[in-house]
Amino acid sequence: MANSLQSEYKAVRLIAVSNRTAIDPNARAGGLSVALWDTLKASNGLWIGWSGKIKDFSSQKATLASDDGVDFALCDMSKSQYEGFYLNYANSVLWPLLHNRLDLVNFETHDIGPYRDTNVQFANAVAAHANLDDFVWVHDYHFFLLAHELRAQGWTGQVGFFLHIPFPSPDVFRALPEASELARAICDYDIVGLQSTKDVTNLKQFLSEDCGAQYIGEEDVMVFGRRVTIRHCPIGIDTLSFKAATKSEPAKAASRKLRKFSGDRKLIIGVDRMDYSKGLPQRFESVSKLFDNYPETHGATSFIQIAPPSRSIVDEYIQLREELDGLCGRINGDYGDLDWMPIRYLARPYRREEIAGLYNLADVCLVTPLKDGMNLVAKEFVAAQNPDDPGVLILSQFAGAAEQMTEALIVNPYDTEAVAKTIFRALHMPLDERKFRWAALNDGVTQLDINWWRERFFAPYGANASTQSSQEAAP
Ligand code: ADQ
Repeated sequence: MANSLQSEYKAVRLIAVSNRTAIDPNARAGGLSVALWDTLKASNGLWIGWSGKIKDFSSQKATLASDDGVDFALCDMSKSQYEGFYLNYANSVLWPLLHNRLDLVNFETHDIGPYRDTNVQFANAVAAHANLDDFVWVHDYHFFLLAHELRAQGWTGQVGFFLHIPFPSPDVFRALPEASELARAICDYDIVGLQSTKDVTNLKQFLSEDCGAQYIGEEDVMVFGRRVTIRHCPIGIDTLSFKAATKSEPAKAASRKLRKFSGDRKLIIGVDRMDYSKGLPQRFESVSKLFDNYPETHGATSFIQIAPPSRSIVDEYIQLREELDGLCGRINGDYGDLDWMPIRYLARPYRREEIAGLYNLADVCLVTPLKDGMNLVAKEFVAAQNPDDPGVLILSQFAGAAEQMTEALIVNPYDTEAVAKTIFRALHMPLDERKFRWAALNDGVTQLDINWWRERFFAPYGANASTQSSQEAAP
């Protein structure tokens, strides 16, 4: 039985669930917030998430609010819940594990208890505010268990899940003591969207090897007696509005300010949340090697890195901040001159329009994560370019975006010598080649935008699990 949601989803109310919502200005730098705001606004949706408040004890009752056409139901957390769910299990266990960083997983002190409890709390908020004919759309690794908890309460409505970060190979996922519990819970969603074909392959492989899933057609699996659609849904940006942002007053003002600093020098830009998955120390080393290996860049090229701190009380993030401070100081000390600062590093957020203006001015953009679900910066940079004189995108082979953006200069971010060489090549790329590469990238970013992503997630999928008979069960 085909699901009818795809033809009606604009008429169906969407209930989004994510840890942070964009009602909190501090959460607006995240790609998830940027992507969801427009989607919800278009469908008169309700956004359920954490209020950002830490209380003495967590109340089960969500607070209602509304902002710019979007309604919110916001849950508070207790201090122990914030530590156990957010800092520990979500960000010190799942985040590194799913980014292939087993060396950073907090195995010793890990405890899934607060994660389970928080998934129950958010499932209760969904049950309190959603109707069975709404579509509940759960986002990201904080809520693998949410559909399972809803089903446990007898919820028969449709629940979808989109994972914004990578799903690792089965070997890596199995390293998590609760891998089976999480995988079982994932199967209580009706549809699971993933960023890259590699993520899809990894999840399907895990479900077939460890959960006995059987495949029906290209996207659907029968597992634990349910039919689940596992779909490749690479996220896009709101390309038209981003292009418009490039022409806004704040964009022009930001770009004028930066031009004052850079003069007529070539400009390389990086824009990232300060996170170890983004490969920032390796990127700084690559820029250092650029100055080391190509003395003609001295005084002629500057690198600006914008990196607002995130999760700044987790140890790995404190160390990263210190490492970047040190690297930046060293490079400026080694190569800088009275009238030239090789690296400008700004650890603070900027408005979306300002970022658009900075991309527009830059000649080269460095997007070099060690692992990334997608990476929206790569797409924003392309959208912000001037067609007559476009800049060059350098993109890590480990970003989900590399599967789509093959006309970028693709690099291995660990190979800092090769990245330095690629930056030099990008700085000297002839206009014809720049235009050719950019036109192809721009086509992709324009066609496969945020609306395309949403349509793709909601395109027809397998039978509504809640109406299935148990005879369809897989072994
Ligand atoms: P992130 O890793 O947070 O999210 P990413 O794709 O890198 O997201 O995008 C970051 C967003 O924040 C961009 O829109 C960028 O413009 C904005 N931003 C970054 N620095 C900023 C600053 N200083 N000031 C203002 N804005 C800033 C996760 C996954 C990604 C995935 C997204 C979306 O980790 O792989 O692409 O979700 O699915």
